[in-house]
Amino acid sequence: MKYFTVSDEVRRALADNVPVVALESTIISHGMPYPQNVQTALNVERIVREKGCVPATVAVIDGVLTVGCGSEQIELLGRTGTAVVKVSRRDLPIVASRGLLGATTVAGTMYACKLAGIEVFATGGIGGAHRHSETTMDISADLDELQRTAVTVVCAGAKSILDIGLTLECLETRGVPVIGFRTDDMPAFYTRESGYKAPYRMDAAKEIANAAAARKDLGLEGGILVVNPIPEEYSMPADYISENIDAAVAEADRLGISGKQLTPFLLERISSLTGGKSLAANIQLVYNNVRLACDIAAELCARRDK
Ligand code: PSU
Ligand code: MN
Repeated sequence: MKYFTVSDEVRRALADNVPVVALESTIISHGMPYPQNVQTALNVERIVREKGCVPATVAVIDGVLTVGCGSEQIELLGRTGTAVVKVSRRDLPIVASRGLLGATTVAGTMYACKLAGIEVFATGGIGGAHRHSETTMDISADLDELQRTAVTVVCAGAKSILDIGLTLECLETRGVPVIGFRTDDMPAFYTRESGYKAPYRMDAAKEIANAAAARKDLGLEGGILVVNPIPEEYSMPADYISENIDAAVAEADRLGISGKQLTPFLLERISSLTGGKSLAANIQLVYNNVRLACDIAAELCARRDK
């Protein structure tokens, strides 16, 4: 394929049944400021290796959808920041044919996982149904990708920049199992609770791997969404974060921000309104998700060994 490549390390790991965990790059270019974005992305790769797995950071480099970016490429994605094209499914053919630098969203990264044969992917938060999406129809392509692409995605729930109730409804309609890890609640990224319940609860990575294997056995297309609450010690006071999120959403409304700009705008506003406190929480929850994704990937490999 002209527009797709997998690094030698990732290719070898997949061939040798070594667990691989995919990582997205919109979180690097659009989700965090430089240089914390690059430090976080490199720390994530180190955590994955310490767990005996192989990291596969995904991005579009000079038009090539690349699975397994190197540290120079991660540095470039972080330093270039929001000037990097944010690449969801619909953007892929454009950035490819134009030879551009692109940061893949959850949807874009899941599609790359499908091409490469990677089954597990860790991120911070997913896109979802925005507030008032019942009229704006701003529902992230991440949800449709979860409907059609067989990847287990580990996240810390959805930020309340979204309407979490509507997001859960959309996931149900699309046939996506949502599994709370060691929780009965649907986490809301910075907080362990959202006021909504998680549809299912599992307490071990092995149980999640079993569900992923059963999904495959039944020929069900689509992925599984694992929602992993932020560790208690890093979670933020619910009132404080929700005031700041409400202020950011009101500002976006006033400025008429919409489309693919909306999520990055809100992420940046929340980070600056909280004076970077939200960034520290964001980084920790990503590490926490990566560790769980490694455990799930290892369980899936162990099943194949038998
Ligand atoms: N939510 C976050 N952090 C992020 C994103 C969402 O808390 O970095 C990024 C992810 O890459 C996600 C994308 O896939 O934003 C969703 O964008 P949109 O809402 O435009 O689909
Ligand atoms: Mn959108």
